[in-house]
Amino acid sequence: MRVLLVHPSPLMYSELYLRLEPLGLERVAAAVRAAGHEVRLLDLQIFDHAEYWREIEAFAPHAIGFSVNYLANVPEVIDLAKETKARRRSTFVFVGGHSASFVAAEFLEHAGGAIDCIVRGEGEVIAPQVLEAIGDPRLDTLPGVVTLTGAGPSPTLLGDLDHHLPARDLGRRRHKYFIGVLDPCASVEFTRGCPWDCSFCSAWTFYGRSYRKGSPEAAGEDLARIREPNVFIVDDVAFIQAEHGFAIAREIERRRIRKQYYLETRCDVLIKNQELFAYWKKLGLFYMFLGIEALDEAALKAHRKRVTLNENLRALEIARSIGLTVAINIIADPSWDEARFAAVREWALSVPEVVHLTVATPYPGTELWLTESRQLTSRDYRLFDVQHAVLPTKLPLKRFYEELVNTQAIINRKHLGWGALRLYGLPALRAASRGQTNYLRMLWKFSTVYNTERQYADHQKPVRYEMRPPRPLARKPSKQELYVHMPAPVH
Ligand code: B12
Ligand code: SF4
Repeated sequence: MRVLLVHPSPLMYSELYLRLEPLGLERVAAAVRAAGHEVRLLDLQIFDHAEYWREIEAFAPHAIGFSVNYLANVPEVIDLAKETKARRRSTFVFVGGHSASFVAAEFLEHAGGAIDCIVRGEGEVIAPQVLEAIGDPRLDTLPGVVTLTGAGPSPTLLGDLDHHLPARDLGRRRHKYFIGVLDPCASVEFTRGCPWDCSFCSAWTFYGRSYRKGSPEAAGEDLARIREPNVFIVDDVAFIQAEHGFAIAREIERRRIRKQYYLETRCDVLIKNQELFAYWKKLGLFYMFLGIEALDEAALKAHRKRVTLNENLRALEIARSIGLTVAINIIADPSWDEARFAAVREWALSVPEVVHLTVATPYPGTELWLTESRQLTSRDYRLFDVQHAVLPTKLPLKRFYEELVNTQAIINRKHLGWGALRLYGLPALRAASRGQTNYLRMLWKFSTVYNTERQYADHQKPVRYEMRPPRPLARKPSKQELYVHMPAPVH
């Protein structure tokens, strides 16, 4: 069977800071190919919709699978599915991914029959079974599969992460993938899931709070297949277990792999495993993202981050002493006023790190979705990208965006424009001499992507697909209410 797998267009964040390969889709592609199908992959973060239609004409796929990790991509995928069915009735259309898993029923309803099924949870095991079951009325009895007529049992976790290493050979124009000065950049996965339970996050609810590791040998094998000099480690929290991180490091040394790495981790993990991070610095770890989230204890507690402000500050010192470039994230609450933005600006300018601001957003799949007492001001999927305010702002909305964009612009001067060239001019020029200009081009792009008028105007767009409203609970939600993958029963 001919199968086309499609990743939708970039969100605001990826218009500027980075663009990364669709690793989940590449793993699904590997599994589908191993089952004997002919597979093509199209990434609309790089190609436009015209290319999608060209690909459909040229390849004439029997099945098209969309990846919807991001809620903001839901309307785009519904429209593409509708038009695809209108042009080619017999094509089977299915959708998987992180966000699709949390909003499966409403997604199918909006599509009005243009999407044959949603595949909840991990795709490697189930995608080939779905393709086998096309035309079989028992499709909706498969684990994780939801159709307009029924839903199968909860999805099954992939037993071994070493299976189905990403089919990177299917991607085209890979030189377009980058993060900051790591240009070009590939992605890799060492572990899956997160054992913590932050209230604003759905990484843990998706995997039923499980945490799995791939073997160091498979990590080495996958890295050895990567041509790019830079690698983004996509793990939710990298190097939770020091022994695993050291074992991968040894494998990398044994294979004499030399790359530069970017990863994301928690401050307490960095404090606990600082020797490991220092070791990885020698291996090429260059850039690290720490989710600090808040500058006061009350907000940290509300996010259930399970770290203190002091630990966060200590982690920053450790990262500096190791010599790592660090980006941190702070969650801006819609209740912030001018004084609060000013305080954050002042703090952000006083530290050498790159500081990002995202807007607090209750996502389906998070505990916050079921416990947030404030009413949503919009249920337009497109605004759920942590760059827009979907909860009532204390300041008038436009004023809120002025403060947000102004704060981002001021703190960004450190690492965009001329400020960046002072720091990374040499590697940037080296990359440019090899034809890699993604990083250089982003440096002066900030105001075309992030601007008050654009963000405010996004709220005025007609809404064709509205998210189902949450049904708030006055108690802590149960596992059944939160999880996509249910943890295996303990006997
Ligand atoms: C790496 C990552 C990124 C990367 C790259 C993502 C990419 N190009 O796909 C970058 C850094 C770009 C990124 C950015 C953002 N991210 Co992000 N990201 C992640 C992260 C940590 C891991 C994703 C990943 O690669 N996992 C590994 C692969 C193997 O798994 P996977 O992609 O989930 O795929 C599996 C299944 O989902 C499924 N599947 C996937 N596609 C398909 C398709 C079919 C047909 C089938 C059958 C199955 C299937 O099978 C796959 C294999 O098992 C997730 C958290 C998480 N644990 O999922 C957050 C996450 C997806 N991101 C999130 C957010 C909020 C963002 C940003 C909006 C944040 C921001 N700062 O502005 C931006 C927007 C980016 C954009 N699209 O433009 C949220 C999503 C929220 C939501 N509900 O929409 C998440 C869940 C994090 C969180 N803590 O809440 N992100
Ligand atoms: S924010 Fe990070 S630590 Fe918290 S649950 Fe999500 S992935 Fe885990």
